[in-house]
Amino acid sequence: MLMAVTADLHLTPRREHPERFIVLEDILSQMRETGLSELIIAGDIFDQEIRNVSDFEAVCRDPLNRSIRFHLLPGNHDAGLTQKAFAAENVTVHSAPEIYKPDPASLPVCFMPYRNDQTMGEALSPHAAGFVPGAWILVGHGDWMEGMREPNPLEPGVYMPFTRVDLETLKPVRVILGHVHKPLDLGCLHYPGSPCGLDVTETGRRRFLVLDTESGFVQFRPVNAGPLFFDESIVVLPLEDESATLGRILESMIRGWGLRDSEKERAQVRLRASGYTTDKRRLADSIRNGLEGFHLIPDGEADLTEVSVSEDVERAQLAERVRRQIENMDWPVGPDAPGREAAFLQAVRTIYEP
Ligand SMILES: [Mn+2]
Repeated sequence: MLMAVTADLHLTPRREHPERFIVLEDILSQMRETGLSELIIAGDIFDQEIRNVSDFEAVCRDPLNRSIRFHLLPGNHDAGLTQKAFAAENVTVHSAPEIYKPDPASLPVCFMPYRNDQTMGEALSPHAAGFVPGAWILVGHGDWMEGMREPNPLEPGVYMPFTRVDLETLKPVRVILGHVHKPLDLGCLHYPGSPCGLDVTETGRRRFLVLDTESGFVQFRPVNAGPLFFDESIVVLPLEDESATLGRILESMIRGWGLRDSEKERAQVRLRASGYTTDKRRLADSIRNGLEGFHLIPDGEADLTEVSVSEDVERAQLAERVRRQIENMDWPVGPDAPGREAAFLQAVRTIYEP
């Protein structure tokens, strides 16, 4: 059986965030096109505990989606979610741990709802004897506790952690977790990520997963609707060929996004410039030209508050030499090491200080 998996939709009333519903409907439409009939939402279906889920339920009851079964797991944002909130017959809320076998050939899938008073290991231990190593699948909502110093910057603290020890003791063949909104794949563990970026910090292309419950394999499918956020900063310098240099920087930035033509109109770009320019008006125009066809947020313009005016070409040339040098250096990597951009910006400040 192939099951679609997503998480962290953070639905609100539809009028507040229609794009999140449009993304859900895109996933459902892709499911119908490819003959998938079960959707798991691994927590944070709703942005907060709500008593009225009718906008979501309307999607489930849509005649188009009647043949799709929705499996909802509570997450930390909707931990109180229960079956009682839903009249629709194709919605199942897994508010207690449950082993699900969609068909006889399938591996057991353990649905583990979020609890704020337990680690994933504690919640799994009563069921551990029933798990055959390498032959069961875990779906839950929480933090993976290895290799991530700060699992979710928007929500400091630790949420129902699943650890390396849990993984090595219980040996699920596949783990799919909600909670972290950035799509992540770490060996057999996957965060599908939020299918609709909630704000500009949730950047890039979004996706959902398709889980083969017989083998535990997963495929990734792109979400084809909703905003694609990009959060960029650039350093500008008052070089003689300022506009041309800026044009090249913007071009390579756009290339880095790897967007198909059809995705371009979904892009929402926040661009913050810092540094020095000879003419701020011209800089704003050059940015608009370089990003033609893209929607700049928040106000249709780049943020130029960190740009000062200077016509000092000598300093600009010096800064340009430093930029090239930094680009060619072996750069230390590590969580605390500043990036090349940050180092360059610091150098620019030093060069331009009166
Ligand atoms: Mn979430």
